Amino acid sequence: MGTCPLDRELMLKDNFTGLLRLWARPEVLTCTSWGAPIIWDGTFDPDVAQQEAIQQNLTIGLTVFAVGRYLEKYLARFLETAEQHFMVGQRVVYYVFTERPAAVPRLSLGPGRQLRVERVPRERRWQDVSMERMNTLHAALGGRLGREAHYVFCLDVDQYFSGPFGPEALAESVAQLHSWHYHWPRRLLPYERDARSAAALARDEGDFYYHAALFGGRVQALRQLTAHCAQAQQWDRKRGLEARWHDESHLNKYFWLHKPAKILSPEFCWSPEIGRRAEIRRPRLLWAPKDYAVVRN
Ligand code: 2GW
Ligand code: MN
Repeated sequence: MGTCPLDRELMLKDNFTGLLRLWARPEVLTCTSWGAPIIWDGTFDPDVAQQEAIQQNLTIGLTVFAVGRYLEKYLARFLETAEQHFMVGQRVVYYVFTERPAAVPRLSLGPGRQLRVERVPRERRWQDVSMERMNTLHAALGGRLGREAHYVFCLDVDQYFSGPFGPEALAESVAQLHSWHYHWPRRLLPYERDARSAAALARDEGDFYYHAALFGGRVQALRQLTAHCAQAQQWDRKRGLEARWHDESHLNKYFWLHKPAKILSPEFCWSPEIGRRAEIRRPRLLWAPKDYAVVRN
C-alpha cells in the first residue's frame, strides 16, 4: 500500500504525511506512480520512525559480503561506520559472509548489536562472487538470519556510512535509486536489453534504475526476491548468457515485476565522484573509491 498523496485511499486517511512530503522537497519526485514513497532528506521525521520501530521491538539484519581483497580493503570501515550510523538504538545483527572468517576485524559493538560471520566459498570469477550472493542470501534468510531478523538490508561492502541511516528506510521491500542514473530518461537506462535473458526489459519497460549495492525489506519479501534473482541467473547461465550488470540486472527486472514498497533517494547511497548536486542534501552512505587495478584481478 502506498503512503503518498497519489494514493486515493490514503489521501483521505493520511494526507498530512503525504502532503508534507511534497511540500518538504518540491524539486524532486517523492512518490511513485504506484503510490510508494521515495524518501528524501526532509520528507520524514527520523524521531517518529525511531519511536515506531522501538515500539515494535524489531531486529534488523545487515548483510555484507567480503571475499578476497575486498575484506582488507573495505570491511573495517564499512562496519565501523555502520556502528556510528546504521539503525542506532535498534537491535541489529550483522552477517558478514567471507571465505576467511579469521580475518574479519574484531569490533566492539554497541549494546543490542551482534556480528555473525558465515563462511562462503571463493568464486573464481568476480562476476560469480557478486551473483552468488543471491543464492547465499536466500539460504541465510531461510535459516538463522531469517529467524532472528524482521527486516534485512543487503549491502555492497565497498561503501561506508556518512550520516544517519535509520528505521525511516524500513518497508516491506526497499529499492535504492542509482546515483548515476536517477535523472536519466528511461530508454537510456542500462537495463539488460537482450530479449533472451531473464533480466531483459524492453524499451518501454522499467520504472527507475535501482542500485544493487543496497536493497532490503521484510524477510519473506527478500526470500522471494533472492529466489527470483538466483533462479533467473541460473536460467541465463544454462543458456550461456550473463546479464549486463549481473545480479543488478536481475534485481531491476524483479522490481519492475514486483514494485518496491519504498524507494530511497540517491542520498542513501551516493557516489562522491559525481560532485555537488543541489538535491543531495545529506548523504547517508558513500561509495568508497575503487581501485580497479588492485581489486579486479
Ligand atoms: C567484484 C568485482 C571485481 C573484483 C572483485 C569483486 C568482489 C566483490 C570481490 O573480490 N569480493 C567481494 O566480496 N565482492 C562483493 O561483491 C562485495 O560485497 C562487493 O561490494 C560486491 C559487488 O561487487 P562490486 O562492489 O565490485 O560491484 P559494483 O560496485 O560494480 O556494483 C554493482 O554491480 C554489481 C554487479 O556487477 C553488483 O550488482 C553490485 O551490487 C552493484 O552495486
Ligand atoms: Mn560496489
